Amino acid sequence: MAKTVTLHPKGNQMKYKETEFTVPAGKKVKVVFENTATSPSMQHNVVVLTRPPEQKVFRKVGEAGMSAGASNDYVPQDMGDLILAHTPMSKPGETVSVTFTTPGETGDYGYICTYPGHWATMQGTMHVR
Ligand SMILES: [Cu+2]
Repeated sequence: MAKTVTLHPKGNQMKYKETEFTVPAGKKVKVVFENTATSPSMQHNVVVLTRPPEQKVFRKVGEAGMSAGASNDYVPQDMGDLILAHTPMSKPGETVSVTFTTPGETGDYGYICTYPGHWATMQGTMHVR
């Protein structure tokens, strides 16, 4: 593993505490999400996208996540080209993670939480350097 990154929610807000992190290009990394929220409605995941952080892409994936429903962890099943990796959905108090290979191309890649209603504010940027 080239790097392990640990993310958290910002209290009980629909926001990440860490809105950016940096990883090396073309390496295996692990993203851990510790759901330290206490409000039962604050379920979260981390969905890393193959695109730069742009509102229109966040919206597309976020809305498709809502349509995908709870049985799919609110992760779109037909957007493989937009989704690089994602953690399972976490309830408050749970820790989830995902291991993946970072893009070979340096640049900025967006990530969001796809729990319904969260994508618009729960956003971040993965810097690949
Ligand atoms: Cu969330």
